[in-house]
Amino acid sequence: MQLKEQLFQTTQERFNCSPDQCDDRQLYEALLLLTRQLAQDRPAPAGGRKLYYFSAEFLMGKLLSNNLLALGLHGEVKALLADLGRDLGVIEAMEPEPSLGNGGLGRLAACFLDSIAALGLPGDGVGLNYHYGLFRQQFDKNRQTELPDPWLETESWLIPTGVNFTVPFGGFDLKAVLYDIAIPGANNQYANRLHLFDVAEPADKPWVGIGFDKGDIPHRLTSFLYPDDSDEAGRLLRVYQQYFMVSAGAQLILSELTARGYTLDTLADHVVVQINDTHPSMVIPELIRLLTERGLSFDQALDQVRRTCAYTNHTILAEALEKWPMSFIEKVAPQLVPVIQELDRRVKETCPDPKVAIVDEQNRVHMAHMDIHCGFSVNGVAALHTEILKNSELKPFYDLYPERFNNKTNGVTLRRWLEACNPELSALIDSCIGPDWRRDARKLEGLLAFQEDKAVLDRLLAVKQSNKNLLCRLLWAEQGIELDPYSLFDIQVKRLHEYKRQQMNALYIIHKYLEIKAGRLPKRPVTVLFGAKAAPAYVMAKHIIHLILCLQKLIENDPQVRPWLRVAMVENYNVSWAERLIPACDISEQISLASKEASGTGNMKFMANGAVTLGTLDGANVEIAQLVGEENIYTFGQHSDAVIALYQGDRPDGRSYNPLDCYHRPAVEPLVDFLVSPELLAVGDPSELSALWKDMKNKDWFMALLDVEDYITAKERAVTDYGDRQVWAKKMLVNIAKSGYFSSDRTIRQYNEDIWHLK
Ligand code: 26V
Repeated sequence: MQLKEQLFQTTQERFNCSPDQCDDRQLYEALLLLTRQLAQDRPAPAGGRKLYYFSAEFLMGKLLSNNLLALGLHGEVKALLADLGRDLGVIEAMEPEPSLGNGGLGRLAACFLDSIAALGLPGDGVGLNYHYGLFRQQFDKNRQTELPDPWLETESWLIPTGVNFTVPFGGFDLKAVLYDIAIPGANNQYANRLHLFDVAEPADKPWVGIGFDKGDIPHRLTSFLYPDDSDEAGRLLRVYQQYFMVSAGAQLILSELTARGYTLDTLADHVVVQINDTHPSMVIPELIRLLTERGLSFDQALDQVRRTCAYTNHTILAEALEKWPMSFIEKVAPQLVPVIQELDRRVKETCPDPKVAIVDEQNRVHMAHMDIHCGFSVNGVAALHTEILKNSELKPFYDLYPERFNNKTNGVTLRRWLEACNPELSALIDSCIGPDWRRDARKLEGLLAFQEDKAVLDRLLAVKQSNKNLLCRLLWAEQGIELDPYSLFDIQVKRLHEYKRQQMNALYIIHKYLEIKAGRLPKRPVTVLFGAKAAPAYVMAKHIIHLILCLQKLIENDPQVRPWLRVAMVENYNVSWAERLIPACDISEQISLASKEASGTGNMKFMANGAVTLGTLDGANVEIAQLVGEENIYTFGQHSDAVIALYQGDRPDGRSYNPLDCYHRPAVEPLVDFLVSPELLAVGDPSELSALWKDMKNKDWFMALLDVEDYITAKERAVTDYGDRQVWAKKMLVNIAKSGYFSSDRTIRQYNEDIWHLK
């Protein structure tokens, strides 16, 4: 049947009317049903081994446009709607965005699912169906507040499967109900699945804020992603979530294995499990438990699991490396305790070094250690990150198992992050080098031939201007933020964390503000945009949001500064805002303290959309710098080896870095002290601002004061260079041309060749 007839049939059956009589909501729902069915009907890719990608987060973004593109129907639907006098963009706005992720780790999982399907590889995601996601961010009195973020409607992308498993918790069993989201592969006929497990009786409203009864596991287990862990009930709930996900997932794996006609002792030949950070690590003892329960010996089970499981590390921050007290496992899944103890005993037998123990002296289980001992692959997510893992963070493990360590530099799906979010740029690229880059991203290098082509460079600048105009219209319409589209757009969007150093960007803003106040006007107007959510219990991160919102307010009300410098923090930054902000960016802020950002993936998206990076030599920035060359990126700051050395020392905090030494530099002190100036205190909360001020002077754990002068110098250089439009456009072009390396198709090919061996 033709698409048009299918749409008519769907609206007729559903709403008893024709498409032209539908309102936007109804049309959205009809398109959802139609697209969902087409994706669901596709077969899974055939293959030898099958991948299960376990992740606590999948930050999918809206799916209608994405799925229409993958199904090859985007153009047709757009035209069909246009015939009816309707706009696909307006219909898409009806779709709620699932907030099933927090940041880069979850968005990476979503990009990976897209590429796995596009490459026709057999691989499914396994996660949880959180009903209220992370949280919806609202600004109130220059502070972040958190609200539940419900995304499930009567009709959603979820497909009920009728499949369920029993998860045995200490003292009670819970049914895990399986829902699927179909992931159609672009340019092929296949679809994989994202498997999301849910409790059978999820709690409905009401709630108070995002507070709720964390002890009510049977109803609340899937309410929120990363429930507040500032008390024991919250931390326990996270362990309940993790075990629920991996136990149901492991049972699914074994039932699919036997359904394919294989015996359990051939698990490793037919299955590979990728453990995305440590949240799913309990899949290791759970698989061993299930295999031994079903007749394998412990040795046989361990051998299979060790050849099935592979672990990706996404951070070296100590506080993010999970260690659960054995007492928690005892309460949540007591049947895992003897398995983990046996794994630990075997490790201690052969490697007595306490640094590599699974269970430490305080009886805590080190999840990453278990992953490394009991898996066949450990990978970092950018070249520098993997080197740091091998040479410092995980050195004792690298000494034990050098062959297990490998690097897989992250990537992003250019189908969403260029084709879909930036159609004007995509059309310009097509007109220069043809459409082949859409299948093979390295073909973007063909753009290098146009570096001296004034007409192309002018069109590139015009596309950027058009995207900036569009962003301004949206920010005005949806958040009441009014910006100058002809100013330079400098953008930092990512989770709020001290190591990412949004506070250092704030010090730049203060520097500019003071300059303008002193009558030294900048070369051109600059707009600094932020988007970030802070973890609800992360006090310092919330202080930094407060600082940025106060600066926004202060400058907003200052007619002397406003024409030259604007600050705006986008409320509730999410994938949809990213899709608007990234195409409109001139300078991409990637300013983490060197060694701390494992990779970054926003940096890659910005580059592909013609932004020029201002960054430290951290994570994948290092590889970006190598690819584009120094004239097409602005790097600054201390290098990772120097930073790592500063974390070793004999000062009371164990470091050799003293922030006061930097603070007392003449160019730095006035910037930091501005936090407690009368001007800022007039708009902000004195206790929050002074807490941040004290922390910056006395602790500055992520060394913003170390790099701030160098940062300001580098940024001023970029702002100056931006003035020569042709020279700048050439930098943009080189960045786009070199971004093909960061396609997640390349990353997934490498995972498949080195780790998964799916086909
Ligand atoms: C850890 C924890 C610890 C407890 C509280 C909640 C929570 C949530 C997430 C995590 C894992 C953080 C790891 C992470 O997100 N890493 C990011 O992974 C990206 C994809 O590889 C990478 O680009 C970023 O540089 C890295 O920060």
